[in-house]
Amino acid sequence: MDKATFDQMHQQDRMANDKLAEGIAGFTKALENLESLLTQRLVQLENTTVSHAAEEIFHSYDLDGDGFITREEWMGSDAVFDALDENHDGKITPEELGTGLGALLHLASA
Ligand SMILES: [Ca+2]
Ligand SMILES: [Ca+2]
Repeated sequence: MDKATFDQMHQQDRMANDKLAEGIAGFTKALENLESLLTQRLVQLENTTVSHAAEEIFHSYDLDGDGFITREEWMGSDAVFDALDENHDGKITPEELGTGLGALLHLASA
């Protein structure tokens, strides 16, 4: 391997690392947003359940009301979208959001 090739590979590595760091930062930020949104909902609606909160949040994201949150409608980062989109079909269903929020709430209360 010559030096030019080595430098190029090293450069690509660095870019991959930067992308990863960006993704992690975005994920953390989006989780914080989601958490504060969830907390607000829980405060607003006494005796609400996670599924009710998820439903509320779902409707605020599902702009065209087709029952799915697409990547275009999702205002968070790609990393969070991918994490919530369990079956990776490019759409988040109410069930997938509920599962994600349940896990989040579990983390938040741990
Ligand atoms: Ca939609
Ligand atoms: Ca999905």
